[in-house]
Amino acid sequence: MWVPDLENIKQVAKNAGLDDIAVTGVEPLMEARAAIKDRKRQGLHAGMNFTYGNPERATDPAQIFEGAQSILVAVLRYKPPAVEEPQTSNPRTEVRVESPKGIVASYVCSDEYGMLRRGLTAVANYLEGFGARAEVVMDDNRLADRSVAARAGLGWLGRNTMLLHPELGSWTVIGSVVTDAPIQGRAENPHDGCGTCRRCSTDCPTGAIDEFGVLDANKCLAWLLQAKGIFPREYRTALGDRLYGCDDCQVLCPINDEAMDVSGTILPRDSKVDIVTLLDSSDEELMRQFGHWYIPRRRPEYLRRNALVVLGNSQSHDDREVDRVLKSCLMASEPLVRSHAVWAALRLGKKHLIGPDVAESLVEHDPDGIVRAELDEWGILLGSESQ
Ligand code: B12
Ligand code: SF4
Ligand code: SF4
Repeated sequence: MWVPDLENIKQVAKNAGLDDIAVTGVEPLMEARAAIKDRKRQGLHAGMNFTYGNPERATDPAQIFEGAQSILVAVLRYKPPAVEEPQTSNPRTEVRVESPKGIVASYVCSDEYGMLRRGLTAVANYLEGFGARAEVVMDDNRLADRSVAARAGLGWLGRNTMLLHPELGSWTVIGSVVTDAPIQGRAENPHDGCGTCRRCSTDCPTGAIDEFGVLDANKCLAWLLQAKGIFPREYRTALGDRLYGCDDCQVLCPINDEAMDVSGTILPRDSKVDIVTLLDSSDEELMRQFGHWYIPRRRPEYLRRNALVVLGNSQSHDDREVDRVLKSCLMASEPLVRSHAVWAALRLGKKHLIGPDVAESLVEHDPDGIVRAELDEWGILLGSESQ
């Protein structure tokens, strides 16, 4: 078989907009397998599937197709958030956010994964043009992306668990082309550049990253915004104004301060969502606008749940529009929305929105008792109880 030259592949990748590409073999990723199993055994995966669903498969790239020999791993850089904007409400400092806007993590502000897929497809087409088999695999349960990227020499795995590229930092998405072409040219693995730094571990708003760089997804805001059920009460204040994703452990990472816009092609980000508009939107409108996000069970009530926590953390005490949407959410058919509307209203000091009669109707059709539980937390009595 014709053996492609890595330098030519790098040129194809560059022309296709990818920021860096390197090659590794298809041997199992044994350290990653041990790490995934260990996190799962300790319950740190918080019930997630992804690579946790089948750790053996996710760490055995040879299973992607029979005859696979090499993996070309690529990174694409995206634009980080504007750091001058305060975007967190940290329970340790009790800073509250200013306006009812929700912040969206940078990696979803433009079509990063679409651009990555297009770049990887160009590389795959190039290989196929010479008779090789090539399959694009990105953000897929079949491959632990960060580990395979680290093995290819694209960076080291930081304490925040991100792939830290020595020049690009961690504001990257990762994807691969698995091929049966025996491509040579393995890179040196960059050394662990975290050194004595501990910032991501000490400054994560919920303490989700431990001393040794192990992430507890039960505490990670990025996961809690995507998880089913109620948003855990103990992390609602810490959520601040984050509506989707969390960028804190990258924003505060000093490696990213030094990272440069090597490509010069990064796109502007539009990261703020108006919370009142979101809560006013129909199911169809919400799915049209945000349907590309990971939304539990594809149910728009989860977008409203998250928006209501953001609203509760805002300083919109005197805003009539806020009262209007809160009243409407208190009457929503979904108990999930009603219970978070109770939290938001009471956190904003709007107890008048939940008189005894309203409280009585709130708990109608509350099969799991989540609205009742929320009212109990605030010591709100139902009409019949206050007689
Ligand atoms: C599940 C998942 C999540 C979960 C859990 C994240 C986590 N840290 O485990 C949640 C929802 C919380 C999440 C959040 C985010 N994610 Co995510 N996520 C994934 C997914 C689907 C699987 C990750 C995984 O396998 N986790 C399992 C644990 C055990 O892995 P780990 O902690 O990273 O540990 C690995 C290494 O440390 C290594 N390892 C562990 N111990 C040791 C020891 C040694 C010696 C060695 C060498 C290796 C090693 O093995 C482990 C397994 O790969 C990948 C896509 C994919 N298919 O890989 C994207 C992915 C990791 N996410 C990504 C992104 C962008 C994010 C967010 C930044 C999004 C956001 N802004 O909200 C945050 C970052 C939060 C954080 N600090 O991780 C990118 C990361 C890009 C990068 N440059 O690193 C990925 C790769 C998606 C992609 N294809 O681009 N994510
Ligand atoms: S994404 Fe946010 S909550 Fe999750 S570990 Fe990083 S800083 Fe902590
Ligand atoms: S904040 Fe510090 S410890 Fe955490 S990943 Fe960045 S350099 Fe490493």
